[in-house]
Amino acid sequence: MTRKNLLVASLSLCLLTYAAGTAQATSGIKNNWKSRYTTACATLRTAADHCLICHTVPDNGADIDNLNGYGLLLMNNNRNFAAAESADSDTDGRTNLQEIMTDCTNPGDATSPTDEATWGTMKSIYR
Ligand SMILES: [Ca+2]
Ligand SMILES: [Ca+2]
Repeated sequence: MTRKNLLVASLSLCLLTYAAGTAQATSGIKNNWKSRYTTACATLRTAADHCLICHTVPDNGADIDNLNGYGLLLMNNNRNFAAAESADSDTDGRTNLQEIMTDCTNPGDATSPTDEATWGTMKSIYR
C-alpha cells in the first residue's frame, strides 16, 4: 500500500467513525424521548423519529443551529425532559407536557395543529 493510499484509508476511517458517533448521539435522545413519553400520540412519535420535536429541519438532528424553543430548553438543561415539562417553550399557552401527553401538539411549534379529537369535538358528533 502506498503512502497516499494509506492516508486516504485513514481519513475514510476517521469520517466513518465520526458519522457513526453523530448518528448514535441523535438517535439516543430520540429513543430516550420516546421511552419517556410512551403514550404520546403517533403524530408526535413520528415527528420524534424525524427530529422534529426539537428541530425545525427534518432528519437533521445533529445540527444545533435549527433547534426550536423546546430543543434549546432541553439542550440548556442537559437533555433533562422532566425539567422542561412545566415550561411553555413555544409560548402557545400550553405547557410542554400538556402538548406532548394531552394535546398531541408540538411543544416547540406554536402553530402545530392537533390531530386528536377534543372532548368538544367528540360531543358535537353525538348531538
Ligand atoms: Ca406550548
Ligand atoms: Ca405547540
